[in-house]
Amino acid sequence: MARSMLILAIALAFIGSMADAAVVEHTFHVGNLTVRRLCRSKVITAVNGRFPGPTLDVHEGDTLVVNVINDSPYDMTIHWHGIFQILSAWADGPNMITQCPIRPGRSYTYKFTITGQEGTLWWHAHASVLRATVYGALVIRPRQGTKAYPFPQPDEEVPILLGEWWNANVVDVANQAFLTGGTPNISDAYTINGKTGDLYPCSKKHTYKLQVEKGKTYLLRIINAALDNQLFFKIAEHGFTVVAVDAGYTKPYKTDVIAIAPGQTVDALMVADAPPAGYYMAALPYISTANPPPPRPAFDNTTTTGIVQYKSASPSLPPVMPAMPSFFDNDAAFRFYSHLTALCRSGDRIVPHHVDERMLVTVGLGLVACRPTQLLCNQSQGALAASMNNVSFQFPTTMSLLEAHFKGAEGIYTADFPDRPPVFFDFTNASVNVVPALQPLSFASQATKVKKLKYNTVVEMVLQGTAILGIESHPMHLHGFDFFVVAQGFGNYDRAAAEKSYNLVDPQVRNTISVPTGGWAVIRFIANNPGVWIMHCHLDAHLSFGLAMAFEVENGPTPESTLPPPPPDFPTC
Ligand SMILES: *[C@@H]1O[C@H](CO)[C@@H](O)[C@H](O)[C@H]1NC(C)=O
Ligand SMILES: *[C@@H]1O[C@H](CO)[C@@H](O)[C@H](O)[C@H]1NC(C)=O
Ligand SMILES: *[C@@H]1O[C@H](CO)[C@@H](O)[C@H](O)[C@H]1NC(C)=O
Ligand SMILES: *[C@@H]1O[C@H](CO)[C@@H](O)[C@H](O)[C@H]1NC(C)=O
Ligand SMILES: *[C@@H]1O[C@H](CO)[C@@H](O)[C@H](O)[C@H]1NC(C)=O
Ligand SMILES: *[C@@H]1O[C@H](CO)[C@@H](O)[C@H](O)[C@H]1NC(C)=O
Ligand SMILES: [Cu+2]
Repeated sequence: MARSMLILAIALAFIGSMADAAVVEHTFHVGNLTVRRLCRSKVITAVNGRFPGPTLDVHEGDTLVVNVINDSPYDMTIHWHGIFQILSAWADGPNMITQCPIRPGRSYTYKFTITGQEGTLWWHAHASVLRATVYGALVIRPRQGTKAYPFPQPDEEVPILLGEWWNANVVDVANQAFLTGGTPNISDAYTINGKTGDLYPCSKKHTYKLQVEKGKTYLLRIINAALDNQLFFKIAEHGFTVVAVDAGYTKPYKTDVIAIAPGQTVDALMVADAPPAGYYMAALPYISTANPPPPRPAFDNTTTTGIVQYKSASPSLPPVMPAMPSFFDNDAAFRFYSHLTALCRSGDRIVPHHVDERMLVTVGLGLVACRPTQLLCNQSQGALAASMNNVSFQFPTTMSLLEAHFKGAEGIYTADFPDRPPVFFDFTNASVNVVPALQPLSFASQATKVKKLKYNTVVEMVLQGTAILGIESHPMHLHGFDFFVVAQGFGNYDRAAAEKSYNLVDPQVRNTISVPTGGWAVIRFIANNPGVWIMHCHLDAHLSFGLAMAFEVENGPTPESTLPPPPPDFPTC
């Protein structure tokens, strides 16, 4: 009797898990949209005539099918930021890494199953700089009927997408930067859910408003979709309890300021426990280049706001503004970024204690010789660039890396990305890095190099910032995997000293790490997903400078660890 009950229970659980996994289908029409911001009208590229684009709402275990129809004038791809893409690398999206672009007038259906992750992720264009306006939230709820959140159920859930706005056409801005070999023009505004907020001209109508009721709890799903800026986010008179980052649950962490780098997400509970009134939520940039040689590079120093309005309060009074951190508050940023720890539940993946492959990789700016197509570039000075271990990443032009990997095509990339920098020097010493010509890594090579990994390899990667052409924090994003952040620190990485600080118990799990400014971070991941996965700085300007590399993960021994062939509508070049 007991035994047949058990068998019945197992059978029901199995049927239950089958029935709960849904197929969620969407169509994305990408095309022109005219919007008014900052006193003028402008044509942007957007999905389904909305800016930001639609929020995708799924449960863990679901299969997402998104048919992307490109009616825009630009080559397009969509990346599902933070999704593992287990055995579905063809759907990852980075242009020329896992696919050729969807040409104007063409379409491609992205299809993938979401397993083993819950929380807030997002989707965005991964071609040119189009993600400036082509982005939206991707919310993954616990599998239907099985689990609830590991924190008190909020009364409401609210996506907060932080963005960056240019009055000019963003593709023109990027093209001009490329031609001159310089930095792109800075943005004109930041946005909350696509709206600039009423501290900007003509923006009363373009201010995001969140109506709240006294005593209720709100889960803010905060996403930094800005192109080139880390941000500080606050709400006047309200605190946050962070419960997840990058779709990984954290131990509850109380703070009144959130630091968030492009590519990252933060799930934070906010209780409406202030005296009923109107309060600003606000975001401004965190500028990690605190002490470069003067003059400091120009940056967009504006502030975007939204309004948290209590339903019982009169909306006529001006909202209360939070006291914001200074743009240069490295301490506030590091405190937030380094104090998070994972909520370890049974069944969660735990940090590997042994390592198969160790890498130490410099990440930083530099120069390369002007390319022939950079018509306005100063030959005697060179073009601004960025590199990892002295390699400035070049995107292939004729075939994507994944297709070349799958077909064994020669001549698209080489599998010799170095495990260490060619020289060791005082990487983060600003005083020795002022004169680029004197620096060993200032003139980088340009190449398409990948690091080849056997299936299931445990990788430890030290990301070492450099001071070449200025100290800056780079938000490094890995596709295809989450990683454990086992340690972070300042100055030059010293293994013997650093290992004493390794957190091998409950390190935070991320897909994007803001490498401490003038410092280093140590990450570990398990290469359990065959394919080609780009790792890159999520500051768009730095990605275009070449701050990237890729991992080529081989198939495992079984059909369940072998990448299937591409889908029939896979775009070719
Ligand atoms: C979309 O906008 C661009 C300018 O931004 C314009 O060149 C193009 O013709 C427009 N396409 C359509 C289909 O309206
Ligand atoms: C970039 O800024 C410069 C200086 O303000 C301006 O002359 C130029 O037109 C801008 N470029 C674009 C593409 O808007
Ligand atoms: C922002 O920069 C402009 C131009 O450099 C400057 O005039 C202004 O005072 C700055 N504003 C803030 C808030 O720092
Ligand atoms: C090119 O760069 C050199 C070296 O930095 C500088 O002296 C020169 O003025 C620059 N030329 C132009 C046209 O900007
Ligand atoms: C940075 O380099 C300078 C010049 O070599 C040296 O005097 C200084 O001590 C270094 N700073 C640190 C913090 O090591
Ligand atoms: C970095 O690469 C450049 C270009 O290939 C080369 O000239 C330079 O020597 C390299 N730096 C080091 C330290 O090897
Ligand atoms: Cu960067």
